[in-house]
This record gives sequence, structure tokens and C-alpha cells, in this order.
Amino acid sequence: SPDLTLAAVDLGATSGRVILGGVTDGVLRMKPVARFANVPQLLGESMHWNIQSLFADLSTGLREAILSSPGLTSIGIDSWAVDYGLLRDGVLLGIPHHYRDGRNLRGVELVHEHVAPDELFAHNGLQHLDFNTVFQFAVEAESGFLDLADRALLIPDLIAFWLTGQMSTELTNASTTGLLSVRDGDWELALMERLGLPSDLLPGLVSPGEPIGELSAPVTARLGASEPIQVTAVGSHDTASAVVAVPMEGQNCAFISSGTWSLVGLEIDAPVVTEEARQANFTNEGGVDGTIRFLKNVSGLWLLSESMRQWEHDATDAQRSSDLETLLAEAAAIEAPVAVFDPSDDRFTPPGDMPTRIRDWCREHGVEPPHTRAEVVRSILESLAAAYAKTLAAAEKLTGRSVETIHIVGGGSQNTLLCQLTANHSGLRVLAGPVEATAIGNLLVQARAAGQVDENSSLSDLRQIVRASFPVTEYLPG
Ligand code: LFR
Repeated sequence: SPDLTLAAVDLGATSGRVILGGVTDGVLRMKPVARFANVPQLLGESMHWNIQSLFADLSTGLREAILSSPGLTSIGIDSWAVDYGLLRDGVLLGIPHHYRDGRNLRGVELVHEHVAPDELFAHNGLQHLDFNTVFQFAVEAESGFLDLADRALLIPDLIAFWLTGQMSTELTNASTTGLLSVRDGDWELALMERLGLPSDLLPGLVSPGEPIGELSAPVTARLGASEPIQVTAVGSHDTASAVVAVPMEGQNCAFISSGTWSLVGLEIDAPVVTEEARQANFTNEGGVDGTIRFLKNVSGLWLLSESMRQWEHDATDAQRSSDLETLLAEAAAIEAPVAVFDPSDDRFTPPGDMPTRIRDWCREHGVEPPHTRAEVVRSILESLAAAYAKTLAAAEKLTGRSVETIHIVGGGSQNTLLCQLTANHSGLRVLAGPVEATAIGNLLVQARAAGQVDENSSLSDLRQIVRASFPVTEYLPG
């Protein structure tokens, strides 16, 4: 494929992918070349990345990409935020933890002993999430692991290091650590010192679009490349890449990046770090081109996928678990009101039996619990849609913006019931798509860096390419 000279490596909640892409005449074309499992590993009590098999699989995927497109010039890597590996002398120390691991509460306690929540927010502008890197680091410090390490690399940066030999911290993902200043976008050295974290633990920052380094000679040989290939920084936080690919136009649009999580908010120019924003638990995450994603991390389709997993597990031969499509059709047909619960309750974060946890939540809150599987599905989607509407109403108030259109991107944009319920609950127009927003945003930032689109293109120019390349589906409030 002569035009597909860029590769996106996207490591998602259940799988990783390598996708080739390229922009010709203002249109982005993509070709998936590899998909492999990205399943967290339980080792005893603790939950880890399966980082070794992941690196082997993505390397095989990159080899296939180079085979299929020998003119490949650039690779960009993204994944979920906050997780990292610790290193000493360039060697990984231990197996990176998964953020759904149970250790984080201790970290929250330790950090808050030194820095109160409101002060932390004033520094980093982040929504309190128990898994933010700063809390994970506090656990590592207490257990002595940090004394052994001389570096921490966020997961996409760790992979870039293994590919290139260069260490850096990509800016959008850095903004989720809790250690980056929301005011000047640089490391919060004083805060790190107060928390007993070494100031050079995280390497220097690179911005999306900047080169990280060329594939090292041994990696070039192993991947079968004949020309030098650049690893380019992209929005390595998957949500940063996804929001690049939201085809919004103008100030009156909101986005929902809907997948395992739902990231619900607005793109703004300057952070909102008021006490009201903190109380409402909004975050100011760093985006591509210096933008701020003012959003709230609401739970997501994780509730549905974990429920499906549970039903699969419960199924006997006599009582076969229904497939998702059938359940969604049954859920759509339900006319009586179903339970609306708080999908962001902490009890839903660890893997496990979601239908039971949902019923427990309902009983504790005096709400009639959902009984059948279809009712559980409907209750999940209804609750997500209600949370989306509530979150956007709060975002409007906190920013003074007014939302007319909600863009849903990611896996959730394919869920017609969720999209329709979002329109119903918000009373606003919903535009759904593209599904592959994260990979698209990853590729577009590379395309600009590689000169496939004008190097002066703004985000709104890149979004014009998204509109020219991918359809959207409209949902009006019913
Ligand atoms: C989405 C995401 C969210 C982040 C969560 C944990 O995949 O990156 O933005 O809050 O995962 O890292």
C-alpha cells in the first residue's frame, strides 16, 4: 500500500491493534493489520499488564505492517492513561500494575496526608480518581520500590523506549499523572519533593507531533524494515487522540468518548480550576495542540462487558447466555421505566459480578432493581445516558458554554440504543461516529508531522479530514 505510510499502535482495554493509515487528497484511509489480546493478568492478588506478550504481539503486528507497506515512515503509540513501568539502568523493574488493581486506596491516603485534595487540584487540575499515577507512586514509595528505580515511563513511552532506546514523557499522558502543573504544563517539582518523589523520576516532556526517535538498529532488523522509521509522539493518552478525531465544528459541541470509560466534556482553551469544578469532580486534561479537555470520567461500557462476561460464566447448557445483539434488542423494547443508578460508584471499578453489584446499589438506594438480563442491560444504558446528560449540563454551567450537539465517538457510537437514550436524556442532537476515533487521532497527528497534511493545520483542519473520511449518524431526542 504505497499511501499507507503511517502506523498507529492502539492498546485498548481488551485488545491491542496495529492500523496502517495515510492521508491523500484530504481523506484518511486506514487498514487494520493486526489485533491481539490485551488482557490484564492476575498474579496472586495483584493485577498487572501482560507487558511481555503485549510487546511481542505488537512487534509482530509492526512487522506485518512493514511487510504490507514497505514505505512505512512513522509509528505512533497510544493507550489508556496513568499506568507506567519502573526502570533502573534501562531495565524494567517488576511487572507494571494495572490501574484497576486494589492497591490504590492506600496511595490516596498517603498522598492526602501530605497534600489536601483541594491543594492537589489547584496544582494538577485533575478529577480525583483513585488510580491517578501520583497515588500509585505513593504505594511504590512506601513499599520501597521507588528507591530501586531511577526512571518511570508511562506505558506508551515504555514501548517507545523499547523500540527506539529514547526515554521521554508524552505531554497529554503526562497530564494524567497528577504531577504536571495545570498552570504552566511543566512538572510540579515542588509537589514531587513534598511527596518524596525524585524530581527526575519521569523523563522530559515531548509534545504530540514531535519525534521521539528512530527505531534502533536491532529493532529495525527484527521488524524487517529497510529504511529508517520514526516513532512520532501522538496524543499517547487514548482519550487525547480520540478527541482529535471528534468531528466538532464551533463552540457549541460536546464530546463523549465512549468505550470502556465514558469521557464526557468540552474542549476548551484554558483550564477551569474553580472550587465548583473540583466539587463536581471535573478534570482538566492536556490535549493535542495545547487544548484542555474539561471532562468527567463517567463509567462506561465496562459495566456491560463485565455483565456479559459474568453471564457467560454463569451459563449452563440448559440456560445459554444470550448474545449481546439479542439482549440489546430486548432492552430497546422495554417500555416500563428501569432503575437508574450511579454508574461511577467506586464499587463498579474492579472486575466482577456487575449485575449483582447493580442490584445491591439499587436496594441500598431504595430503587427497584433490574431483574432480567435485558432489564440489566437497559438499566446500564439508561444510567449511562442519564449520567452523560447530567455531566454535560454541569460542564455548561462551569464553563459558561452552551451545548447544542453531542458527538459520541468510540465503541459506544455503534450502540444505537445508548446514542438514542443520550439524545432523549439530554434533549440534544447526537452525532455518532467515528468508531475508530483513537486510531484516527493518532494517525492524523502523525500525518501532519510527516507532511501528508499541511504542517500548519489546526485541529479544526484535521477534523475537516475526519468529516471527509467517515460518516456520522444523527439521533434526535425522542
Ligand atoms: C480511557 C482512559 C481514560 C482514563 C482511563 C484510565 O481509555 O484512558 O481517559 O481515565 O482510561 O487510564
